[in-house]
Amino acid sequence: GHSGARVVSTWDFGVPANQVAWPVLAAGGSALDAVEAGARWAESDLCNPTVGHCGNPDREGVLTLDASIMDGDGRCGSVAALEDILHPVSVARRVMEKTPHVMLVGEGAQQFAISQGLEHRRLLTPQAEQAWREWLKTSRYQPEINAERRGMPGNSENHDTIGMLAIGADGKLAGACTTSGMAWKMHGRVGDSPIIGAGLYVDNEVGAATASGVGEEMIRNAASFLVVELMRQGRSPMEACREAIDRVVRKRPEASKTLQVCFLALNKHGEVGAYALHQGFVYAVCDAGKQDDLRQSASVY
Ligand code: SD4
Repeated sequence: GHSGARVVSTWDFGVPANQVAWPVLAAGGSALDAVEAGARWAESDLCNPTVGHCGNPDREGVLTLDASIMDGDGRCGSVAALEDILHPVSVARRVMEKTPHVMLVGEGAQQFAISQGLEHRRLLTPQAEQAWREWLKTSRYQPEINAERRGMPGNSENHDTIGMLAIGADGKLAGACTTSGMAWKMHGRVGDSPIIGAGLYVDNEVGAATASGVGEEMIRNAASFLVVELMRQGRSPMEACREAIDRVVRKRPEASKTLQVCFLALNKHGEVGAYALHQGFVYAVCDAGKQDDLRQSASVY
């Protein structure tokens, strides 16, 4: 049976993403297959199934994608600054399974994806290109907290990052994280999402964590690794996420007033916790009992 299996994801689009991942778990599939399936849904259908990927580009007008995948045995793979490949999370999985490496970037990552037969096409949408042209008029890089949720879709803090964590019926964990990063970032900028330990970390002995928000803060604090290590020391998922937020704030108290940082954690018992620096972070939980549970995280300020 699938009792004990559960999948959790960041933001409100975590609900439909979980619904793609859940049947994999319910059929007794692995947490790894489940998170890859859910993340792939987010990569292709996030805004509009007929438009394809709709992430905003960097300040040069180039859409670059970051993704990672990890299982609880420490196997992991990631890609960064990848262009025009529809499913970065699947490239990350191939890096994990088919290469001696953990991370591929840029052109090399794209060449590898193509050699693996993964879908290669121009991804930048006319809408995203238009938003970029609008942005060029001011050219200000100033991420606003939860911009999308406050009706500021052209802003830098675009929430197209999905972090997804799952535990299978066998008690094994996996996670995936995929994003186009911060809109209007510098060309070549890499966020936390493809950095193992920053945007994602998984350990079967303890649990799993993922992050969303301004990735520089996650990298600075090795934040997803920190959340998992805090759970290892006995914190609940929520306590661990809260303490990681504290760490971010203590390191940069001024900057923390204006940037959003969000953590989501799942321990090996299937307990879920989340915490955000500012209001507005929501996450989705799906298991045999509840297929579409959207929850609001507590916040520090
Ligand atoms: C990044 N953490 O590239 C990502 C952005 C994000 O919701 O989470 N947006 O820094």
